[in-house]
Amino acid sequence: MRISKTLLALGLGAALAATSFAQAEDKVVIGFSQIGAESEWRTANTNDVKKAAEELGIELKFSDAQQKQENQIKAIRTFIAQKVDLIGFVPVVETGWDNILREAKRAKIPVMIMDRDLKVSDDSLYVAKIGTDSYAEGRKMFEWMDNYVTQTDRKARNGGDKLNIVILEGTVGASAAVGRTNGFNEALAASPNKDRYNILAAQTGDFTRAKGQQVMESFLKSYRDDIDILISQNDDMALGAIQAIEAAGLKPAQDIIIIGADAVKGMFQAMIDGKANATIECNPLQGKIFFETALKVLKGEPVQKVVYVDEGVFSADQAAEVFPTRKY
Ligand code: GZL
Repeated sequence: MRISKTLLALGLGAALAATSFAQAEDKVVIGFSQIGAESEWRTANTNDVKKAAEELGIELKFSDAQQKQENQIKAIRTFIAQKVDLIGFVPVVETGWDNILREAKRAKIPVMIMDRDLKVSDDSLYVAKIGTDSYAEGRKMFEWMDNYVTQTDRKARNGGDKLNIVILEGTVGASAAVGRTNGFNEALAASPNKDRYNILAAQTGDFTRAKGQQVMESFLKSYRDDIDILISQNDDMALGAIQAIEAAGLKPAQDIIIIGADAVKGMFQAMIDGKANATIECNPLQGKIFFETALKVLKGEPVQKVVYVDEGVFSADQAAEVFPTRKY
């Protein structure tokens, strides 16, 4: 039977389209909205997300929100319009997500959360969260500090009966900051040693090195020889604060105890250099478990609603030995 050239062309066209559709069909497409690039930790998190997606053969549409929630909302709306298979994002702040997540739900696109936490009126607006337990990290910051003060029989530099603490907080409204603040404060309030301490000042350094240095400079201007301990809610702000402490003629980790969070390489180096005392790990390497969970979601397999990645605590006396094993 003779097939007309037109029919043949149509048939080939359809076959090609089907093939390309089939290829597209094979590749899972995930839209991912990342907060930005505010810290060493975030950069490690982004690199891990991209590496894991590539290793799992996922087509990743990646968006950097430059710390702005409105940019994340715009990116999620774009992913919906592009009809991606799944949407993932790190919520820069805890609240303000209900509407956009309802739009995703109406479009029947599952949403997963990475790293930070969010507050929504209906937990069915996201299918799973892979993250870090900021509240536990805050408690560990207090516990390490209190143990160290006990072991070294630390006295207030100004001769007073309380050790004065200043706190560099993370981004206002971010679950990582809220969790670490609540964890630290609740551990302090419940401690039999609570009367040893006084929180002299707490201010956001927005998780950045530059802001951490700037806020520490202002703390030193106001309280120089009254400050005994710096609690920094991430290592980047602690590294900035160390510069401010040295510029003020004080010895970081000696005159002022310095405890950070994240356990990034820069903080290990500071501990090796004798300029920081400890850091509470917050593991950014969440990509593999995140995308493996996403693939299960897309296959309709059951997944855990919340999974926390493993996190440790590192002090200066083990920094040199551990440093070579650090991946970020
Ligand atoms: C914590 C993460 C925080 C890090 C900061 O889970 O969201 O954001 O502690 C980063 O370094 O900026």
